[in-house]
Amino acid sequence: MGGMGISKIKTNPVTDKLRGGQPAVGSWLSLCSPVAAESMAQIGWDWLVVDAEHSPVGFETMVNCFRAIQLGGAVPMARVPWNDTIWIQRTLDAGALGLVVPMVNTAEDAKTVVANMRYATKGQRSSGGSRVSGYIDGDYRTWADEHLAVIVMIETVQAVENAEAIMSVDGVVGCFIGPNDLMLSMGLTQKETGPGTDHEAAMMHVLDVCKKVGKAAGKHCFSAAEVSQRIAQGFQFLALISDAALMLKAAREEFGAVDFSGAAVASPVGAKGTLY
Ligand code: 3PY
Ligand code: MG
Repeated sequence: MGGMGISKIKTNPVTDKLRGGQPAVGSWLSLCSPVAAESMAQIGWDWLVVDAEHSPVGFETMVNCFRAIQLGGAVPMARVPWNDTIWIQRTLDAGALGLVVPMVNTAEDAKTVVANMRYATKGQRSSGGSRVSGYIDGDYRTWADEHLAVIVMIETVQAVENAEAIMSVDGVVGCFIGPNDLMLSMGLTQKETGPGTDHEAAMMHVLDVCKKVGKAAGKHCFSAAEVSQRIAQGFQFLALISDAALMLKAAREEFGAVDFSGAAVASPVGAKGTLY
């Protein structure tokens, strides 16, 4: 027998950190690329979320992303497109060890999320076919009910108003604020967000509620400086940008830094690379 392989999974490091009051920082995978997932997973993120809400990823690609993430040492997670029994079932069976579920607006919605992620008699997840069960130390079904990271998205005015009831639902591990959908739901533009705005106040209200009920607050962040600031405020489940946006940022910076002044004939594309 060879010595390669993945050691058995005892608990879920993300769920453990969130329940233990610690930050867990990850990123978003929108490129639908297992190779990108494999590279990303090796840099030390706590978790990586394959985004099935706003990317065209299919289940077979998602499975390969989960494999790559697990191999790299991060916790494989996904964002499903909706709080839907079938999507949740298939994504968990594909190997996600935690889910981010969008548009959870009421305590009833949150109870449905938990029920979708748990087996009977605690929930309505159907048994069979999970490809990760062989990696789990012990019985997968018992493990899943206890350790899956259950993250509900708070991203509407209604959800902010119901935050305490949502976050008090047993089985919810944490929340994740979608700042963009929240902005739209509040009828605001990007310029009307940031320090001192109603948008920021709504997010801080969610944070206060999470602290009160002892659950983890989270947020999508768009810079390392913001992740650091949010950790200091007490947020725990923090996403830093995405694979697609990080690639574009690096590409823009590097291509934008090319000095074309030494060229004999000026480039028709232009030095800033705005065309491609
Ligand atoms: C939002 O900002 O609405 C999001 O869903 C971010 O992930
Ligand atoms: Mg959103």
